[in-house]
Amino acid sequence: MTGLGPLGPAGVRRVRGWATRAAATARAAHLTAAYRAGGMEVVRNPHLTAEWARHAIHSPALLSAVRRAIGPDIAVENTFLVIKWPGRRPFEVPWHQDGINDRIVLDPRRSVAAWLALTDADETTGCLRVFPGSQRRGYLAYDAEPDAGAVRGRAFGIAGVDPSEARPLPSQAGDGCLMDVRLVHGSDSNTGTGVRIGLNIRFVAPLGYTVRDGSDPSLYPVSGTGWQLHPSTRSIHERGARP
Ligand SMILES: O=C(O)CCC(=O)C(=O)O
Repeated sequence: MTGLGPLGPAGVRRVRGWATRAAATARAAHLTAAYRAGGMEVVRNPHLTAEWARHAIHSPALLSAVRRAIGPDIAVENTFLVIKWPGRRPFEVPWHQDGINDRIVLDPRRSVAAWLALTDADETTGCLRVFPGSQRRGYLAYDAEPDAGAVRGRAFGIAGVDPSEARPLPSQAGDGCLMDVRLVHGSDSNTGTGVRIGLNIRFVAPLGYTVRDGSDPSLYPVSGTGWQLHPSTRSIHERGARP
């Protein structure tokens, strides 16, 4: 799956104001208080359990950017909350592409990944690092996840990328970006003094995903009508995920 993709030559586009800076910062403070003692680093699919995350995936600024990229019918396939604590063990997210792993492969014309900053993120605290234009190389071979306890559902260990071509993507709380699902990206450990929190979201349009291992894609519709009729969405409603 090669080609330019819905986000143009760079394969990444800024999203401004998915939340106000004050609202994002307040949410980050709550999350910090809730997770600091346990040192939680990754929360899987918070949109299925937490009202704030469900609110985030419905953000008008975010959804209008996603609609421009992949059309009006949009479901969330997966979310990850990533918390990088200062002064703790290293937590680097290795180079990867969001659209492929052992479970699923996403069609880059019908899917897009988002990363939303709940705190400010800069090079010191471990902001995203992206390879602009890397989506044009299509899906790349990847190794198995090196650490099953780390960010699961990612195809880690992409070889043959030159780290000097990576560009930092600092972000303010309340902003973020959209990424082509083939864009190679990762992030360094937090060597700063403040916590760094980001929410990663995979959005798909109808026919945008292929399940590789027979598992339930657990799609959560957020926009349009196309997904309401799709049988695969029924399971999520019937399971009745609640905050
Ligand atoms: O939050 C981060 O540092 C990286 C997250 C990421 O790349 C992902 O979840 O795909």
